[in-house]
Amino acid sequence: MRLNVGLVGYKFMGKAHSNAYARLGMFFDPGAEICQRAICGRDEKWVAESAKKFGWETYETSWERLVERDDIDIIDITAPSNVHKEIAVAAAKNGKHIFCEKPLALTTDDARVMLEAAEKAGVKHQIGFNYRFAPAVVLAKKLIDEGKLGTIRHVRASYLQDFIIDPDFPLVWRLQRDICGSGALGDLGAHFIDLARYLCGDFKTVMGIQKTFITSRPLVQKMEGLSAQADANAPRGTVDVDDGTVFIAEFENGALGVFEATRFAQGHKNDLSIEVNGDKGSIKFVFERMNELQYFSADDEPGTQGFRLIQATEGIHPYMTAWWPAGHVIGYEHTFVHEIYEFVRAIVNDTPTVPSFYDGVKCCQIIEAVELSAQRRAAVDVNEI
Ligand code: SOE
Repeated sequence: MRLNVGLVGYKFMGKAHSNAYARLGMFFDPGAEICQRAICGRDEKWVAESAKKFGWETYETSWERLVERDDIDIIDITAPSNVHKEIAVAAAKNGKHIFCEKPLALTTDDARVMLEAAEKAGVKHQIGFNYRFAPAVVLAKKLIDEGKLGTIRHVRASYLQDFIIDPDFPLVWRLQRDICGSGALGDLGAHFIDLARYLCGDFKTVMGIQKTFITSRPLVQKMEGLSAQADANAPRGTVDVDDGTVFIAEFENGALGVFEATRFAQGHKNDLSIEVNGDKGSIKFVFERMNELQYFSADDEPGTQGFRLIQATEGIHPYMTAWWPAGHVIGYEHTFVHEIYEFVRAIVNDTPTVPSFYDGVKCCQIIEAVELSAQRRAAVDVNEI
């Protein structure tokens, strides 16, 4: 079987996904030959250059043309959230399988439209919650599913970055609500909300506080990855998303959660961490040390109990037979290879995709509930959204 991919977007995520498609067949056997058929972006010079550099056979400057091409089986969307819905719905109508970056859409309603369109068309759909695919996180999930943590009581997670602390850092699209939907909460919090759902189940109620520390910023001149430049005298525009969000939550299973997302934590570059405490044990994962999982078992012998540090790099751990010998650590980009591997396998074997657009909808629902609770200054039931 051969699957032809059409990728929308050639920036940060576009590069991460291109790398994943390029590496997939070299390290894994997903049961299909993957062809990087076309990459799409508005700027012809950039998209042509990216096609050459990232290994795509052809390019398009219009996603409308891309989704109609007969030689494309998969549409992968890495453009900002404001265009996800339109592209995904059109892709579904054209019978393409869809992979889409997070957060799924600007609103939960839009995310639901995307889910419905994909289900109606009978195509596979997956969302890019890549941190689920760190081997140490899959191991944490396995330990929890096996009951090693017992009854889950607490979840605490944070995602801390520092790249917009300078008040003159430009007004990039990640700070404009009509393009990104939500700030630190949607961009960073989306990841730990998904990890918490993956590890501990559904959220019941949430209560949050949100803050925009810098309310106006110079208009952007140039942007590359997460860095951007602005002219010192450039006109300023309004920041209409949260710079930081904190919230507490109760899960359907009765566990309690504490969460924090910010881009104002000096010194923290990509500091995602999650800890789960049960009555029989605990796990702790810190992304910047992504090959390790900390695990405490109350079943260990008294006297030598303590958090053990598991190196999740041996072949016994998920995905690791495909890479290198034990101790030869893997990194950020590998999580994308793993998620694309699972997506392709689901297409080949006609099995459900995980995480799907359904998980994308659930995440949007929690984001919106936190925002509503911050406005109301009261707890909100997630099912109200
Ligand atoms: C920027 O904050 C960003 O690139 C997010 O958009 C990604 O989802 C996250 O994984 C890393 O940080």
